Amino acid sequence: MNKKIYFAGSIRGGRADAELYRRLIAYMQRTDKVLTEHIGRPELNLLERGRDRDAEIYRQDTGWLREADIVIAECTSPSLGVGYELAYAEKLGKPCCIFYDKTRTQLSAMLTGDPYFRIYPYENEEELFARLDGILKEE
Ligand code: 6IA
Repeated sequence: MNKKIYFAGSIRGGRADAELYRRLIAYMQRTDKVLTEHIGRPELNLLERGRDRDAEIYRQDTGWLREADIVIAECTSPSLGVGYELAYAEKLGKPCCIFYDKTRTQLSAMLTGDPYFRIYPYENEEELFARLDGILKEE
């Protein structure tokens, strides 16, 4: 209860699953604190650019990763940023749970091949939310 969760999902990698991220975040917020709630915002401005802005995002996100109790990543839409965050979180020793829809994607061997990660392929949202529920209760 009341864990700090770093939720990771694709942004520049593609926003096809943004609505799913929004629902996952709302679900986790019933019991816990999600540090990265902007990931689910449909209006996130993808055109916003600039090195200074990106440096600020990097500083903020790596700070939140250090602060987090657990990282939950939805990896169906592949994202370089999410892959980077997972490697960064592993170095920090944070528990990392990775979800992906196995009917829609094949996860990178760099994730499935790393025994550190807890990987949860799912076939439908019912399965996804039930598994997430179990993780939130046990952590
Ligand atoms: O490579 P991607 O953009 O798909 O990487 C997504 C991941 O990087 C997410 O899990 C975020 O934690 C992080 N990330 C990427 N962009 C942002 C962002 N604004 N704000 C916060 N975290 C981010 C991007 C808006 C915009 C300037 C495109």
